[in-house]
Amino acid sequence: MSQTVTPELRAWIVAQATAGFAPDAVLRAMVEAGWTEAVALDALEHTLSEHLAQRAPAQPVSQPPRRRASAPADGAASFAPALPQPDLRGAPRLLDAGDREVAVLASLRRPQLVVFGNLLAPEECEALVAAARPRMSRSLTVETQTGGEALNADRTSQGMFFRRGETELIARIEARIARLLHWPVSHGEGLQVLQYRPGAEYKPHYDYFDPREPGTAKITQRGGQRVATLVIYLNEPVRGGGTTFPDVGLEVAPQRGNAVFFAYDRPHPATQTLHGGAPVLEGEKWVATKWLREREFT
Ligand code: PD2
Ligand code: ZN
Repeated sequence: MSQTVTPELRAWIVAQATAGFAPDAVLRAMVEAGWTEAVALDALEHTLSEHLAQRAPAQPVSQPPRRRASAPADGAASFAPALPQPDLRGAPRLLDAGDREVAVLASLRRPQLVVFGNLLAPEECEALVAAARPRMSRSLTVETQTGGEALNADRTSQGMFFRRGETELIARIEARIARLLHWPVSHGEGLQVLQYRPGAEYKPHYDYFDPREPGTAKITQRGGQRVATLVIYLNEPVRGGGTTFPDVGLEVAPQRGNAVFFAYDRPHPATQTLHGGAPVLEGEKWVATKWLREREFT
């Protein structure tokens, strides 16, 4: 079913906001009335930002709790997005990441996602695997119930974390990512390396911390929420091991040196950033994941 945002719906949204209803309550009402959440969210955002632009600044209207996802329209030097993202204005095929040109292989608006080519050189991938290999142990996931870490049956990979800036190689890669995504090195978690053996997988999940879980307040004291993920492929399994996005039926093939980036402007399924690591069917899979936080991560 196609859903059209009519002038009547826009007027209703503005009336709700003016009456002081929180955007989340308006969104809930729309979903209960049969609107697809993503369509409702888009309608809400566009209607309210249009409406705000027409109002005097002294008259506040509540806005959806989202970060500004698009960049200002002026020159490249002033590109300072409110979320990590590459500068895709002008549809470039290659992006300047400081010490390397990175290819834009594919992009999607929702989820906000970009597939990069040539982010790491083959030698950098090999060096990362070699440095990580002796330090691998069964992957833990952050436990939002308690704020601690625990073994998770949905994640059968092995993993380790590098400290930020731990070696020259790590610092170089972090600086490149910061330049590519216009997000400071200080706002990133340490690079995590994962190894999947045949049969290993990472079942679909969100990378943000669920605000409804009791441990989330503690976890987000350091750097706030996660706002984006970059999964870098360090090798190529023979079969299987793609990164899947079930909400949109997308699977990104693991190709050494390439990466998939996705951002989430709020910790909510409407971002459509549900994703997983499909089971490795033959061979091994190695990836490095960089999670970006909204503030400095200390
Ligand atoms: O290895 C992957 O493809 C993958 C899939 C889902 C990695 C992550 N999530 C992650 O590191 O968060
Ligand atoms: Zn993930």
